[in-house]
Amino acid sequence: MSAVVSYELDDEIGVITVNNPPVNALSHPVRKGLLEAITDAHGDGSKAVVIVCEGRTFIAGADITEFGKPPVEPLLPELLDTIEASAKPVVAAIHGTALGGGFETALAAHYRCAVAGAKVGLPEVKLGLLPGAGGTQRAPRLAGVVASLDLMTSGNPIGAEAALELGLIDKIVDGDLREAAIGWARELVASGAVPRPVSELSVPEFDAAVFDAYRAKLGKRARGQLAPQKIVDCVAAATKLPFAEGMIIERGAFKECMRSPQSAALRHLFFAERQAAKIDGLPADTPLRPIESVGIIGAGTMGGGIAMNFANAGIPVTLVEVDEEALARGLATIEKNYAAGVRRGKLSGEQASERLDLIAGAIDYSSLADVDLVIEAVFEDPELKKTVFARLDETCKSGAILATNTSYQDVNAIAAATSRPADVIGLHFFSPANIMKLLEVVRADTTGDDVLATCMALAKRIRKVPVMSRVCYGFIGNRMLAPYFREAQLCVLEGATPEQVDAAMEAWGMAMGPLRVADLAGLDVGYKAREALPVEERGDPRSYRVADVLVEMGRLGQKSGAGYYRYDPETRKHVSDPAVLEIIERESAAFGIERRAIADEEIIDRLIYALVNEGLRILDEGIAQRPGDIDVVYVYGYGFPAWRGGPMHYAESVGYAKVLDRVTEFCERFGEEAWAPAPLLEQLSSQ
Ligand code: T1G
Ligand code: NAD
Repeated sequence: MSAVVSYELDDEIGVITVNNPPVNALSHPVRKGLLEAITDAHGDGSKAVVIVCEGRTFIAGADITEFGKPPVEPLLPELLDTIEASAKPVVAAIHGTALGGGFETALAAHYRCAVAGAKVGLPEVKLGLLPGAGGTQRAPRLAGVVASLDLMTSGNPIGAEAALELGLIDKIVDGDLREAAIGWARELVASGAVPRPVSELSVPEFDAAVFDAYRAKLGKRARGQLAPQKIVDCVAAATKLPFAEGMIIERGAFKECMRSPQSAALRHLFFAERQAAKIDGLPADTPLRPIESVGIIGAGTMGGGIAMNFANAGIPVTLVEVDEEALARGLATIEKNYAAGVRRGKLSGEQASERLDLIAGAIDYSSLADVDLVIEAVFEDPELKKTVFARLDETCKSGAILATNTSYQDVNAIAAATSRPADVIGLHFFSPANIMKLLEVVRADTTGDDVLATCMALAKRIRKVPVMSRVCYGFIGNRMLAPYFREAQLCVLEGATPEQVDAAMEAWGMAMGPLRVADLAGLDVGYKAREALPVEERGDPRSYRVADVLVEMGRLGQKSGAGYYRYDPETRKHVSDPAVLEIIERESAAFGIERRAIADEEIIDRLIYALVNEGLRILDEGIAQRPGDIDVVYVYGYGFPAWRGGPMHYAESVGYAKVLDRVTEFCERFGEEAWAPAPLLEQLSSQ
C-alpha cells in the first residue's frame, strides 16, 4: 500500500485506513492509495469494505495546496465513481470533520456511520469553489434540494445528529469507531445488504421555485460572488438530469470557479489566516502561561463584549468598573446580548445562564489580585490608561499578563508605566467584540516571547483570528483606515455625496460604505482622537471638517440618531438627509473647492489604493509580518470582501505597476503628503 493509506482484511471485512496528518487531506498519494486499496478489496475475499481514518479527523477535503497545479491521476471524481461502483458494500466511518472531498468520499460509499461529535460539510464555497467530486449531485439525492443548497451555499458543517436526520448518514455509533464500523459491516453482510449507489437514487420531491429564490437570496447575501450561483445551477441540474450528465455540469462549473480570481483570493486567505497565527522567529515550543481566569477593566461597549468571549470559552471573568451604576449598566448589556442570542437560537437558555454565571462584577481592583490575564478597556485616554496600568502593577500577581484594548495608543508607553513591561501587550478587539473575529495582538518592544505566544494561542481558544502587529499609531487596521477615511471625506467635499461614496464601495464589495461605518462607530470617537492631537498632527483639515461640524451639531452617528445619515429609531435603517449635503456644499465653498462629478471608479481607486499604499509602508516598517496578515486584518476586522482576498492580495492581482501608475497620478493631482508612493510599491512594481 502507500505510506498514507493502508489496507488489511479483518476476517471478511476489508479495512482501508487513511493516515495523512494533519487533516487526512486527499493529496495525490492518498487518492492513489485509496484506488489501490479499493481495487485490492474488489479482488480479495472480503465481503464488505470499511473506510476509516487515523488522527483527529476523517478526510477534511481535497488537498488545497495542490490547487492551481496540473491535476495528477487518479482524479477524485473518477476515484469516487470506482468506490461507488464497488460490488461489495462500502462503509464510511466518520469522526472529526468530514468536509468537502472528504464528505464526497463518504457520499460515494454505500453506508455512512459517524461518532456522536462528528461534523460533516461541503465548505468549498468558502474557497470560491463548489463540491467538485459529486457532492452537488449526490447530496440532493439523499437530503433533498433545500437542505443541500443550505449546506453548500453556507459552507457551514452540520453535526452528526442533523446529518442523520437529513439521511446524509445512516447511523451514529458509540465507542471505538473502527470496531463499531467493522461490526456494522459484518451485520450488513449477515443481513444480505447490497451496495446502494447514491447516484442511482432520484432527488426527493421539491418546489422548482426554490432555485430562483436561492439565486435572489444569494444575490444579496453573497453579492458579486460566482460560486454560490454555480452551486444553485448544479443542484438544479441534479433534479433534471441523470447523474452522469449532472456530473458534467458540476465539472464545468467547478473548473470555472477554480479559474476565477475569487477562488484564488479565498484560497489565499485560507492559508494567510493560518500563517498569521505564526510569529516569525518565535520558537514553536515557547512556553505558554496558563490562562484560567481573566479580569477586564471597563464594562463599556468593548469591555462587555470582551468578557463574553471568555465566558463563551468557559473561562471565569471579573469585570471591574468605576462605580456600581456603571457596573450594573455593563452587566445588563451582557445579559441583554445573551438573551438576544437565545432568541436567535445561537445558544440555549441554559448555556446563557452558565456563561452569565462565569461573569462577576466588582468596583475594586483587589478582585483582580489572582487572575492570569487582565484586559484594560477604559476610555481612550493615554494618561488614564497609564494610571490604570500602574494600579494593576501594584495589584496583580507576578506572572499575570497585563493587556490593553486601546485602538491607537502607544503600548510601549503604557508598558513603561509598570515595573513589568515584559508582561504588557496589546489585545485589540473589534466592535462588537463578542462577534468580530479579528484580534490584533500588539507586541510592544518589551513584550516577553511567552506573553506573545500565550496570547496568540489564547485567541484560538476564544475563537478569534489573531494577527500580530508592532506598535504604531492605530497598529495595522486603524492606521490604514485613516487614509481610507481621508479619501472618503475628500471625495465628498470635492463633489460626491455620502450616498454615492458608500454605494460605490458597497457595490465593489465592502460590507458597509465608509461613511456608514463612521456613523456606526460614532463620529465622536474620531473627533476625540483628533482633539487629543496637536492641530499640525491632525492631517488635512479638509479631510475631517465635515465630520467635526456634524459632531459639533450633536450628530454623532447612529448612537445619536443622525450623522452623515438619519437613522430610523426602530429599524436603525439609514436614510439620506438633505441637511448634510447643505453642510458639505457650504464647507466645500469655504475651502474654495469647485465641486465636480466624480466617477465611482475614482472613488474606489482612491480609497482602496490609499489602503494599499499605507499597507506597504506598514510592511516596510515591519509593523506587520507579511502582506497576508494585513489581508486577514481587513477581511476579519473591516468588512473587506474576502473574495477579493484583502487589500494586499487585491493590489497584487491588479498588478503593482498599475497600482503605482494610479497612485502617482493621485500624487500629482492631490499632493505628496497624502499620496507619495510607498517605497515598497515602487520596488514591487519594478519587479
Ligand atoms: N488541504 C491542505 N491543507 C489543509 C487542509 C486541506 N483541505 N485543511 C487543513 N489544512 C492544513 C492547514 O493549512 C493547517 O496547516 C493544518 O492543516 C491544520 O489546519 C473536490 C475541491 C479541517 C476544520 O475547505 O476547515 O474538497 O498551518 O489550523 O483549526 O469538492 O482546517 O498547520 O501548516 O485549520 O483544527 C474542502 C479546510 C477543500 C476544509 C481543521 N475542505 N480545512 O481546523 O486546523 S476543497 C475544506 C478546515 C474540496 C472537493 C473540493 C480546517 C479543519 P498548518 P487548521 P483546525
Ligand atoms: P466606553 O466609553 O464604551 O467604555 C469605557 C468604560 O470604562 C466606561 O464604562 C467607564 O466607566 C469605564 N472606566 C473609565 N475609567 C475607568 C477606570 N479607571 N476603572 C474602571 N473602569 C473605568 O468605551 P469603549 O468603546 O468600550 O472603548 C474602550 C477602549 O476600547 C478604548 O481604548 C477604545 O479605544 C477601545 N476600542 C474601542 C472600540 C469601539 O469600537 N468602541 C473598538 C476597539 C477598541
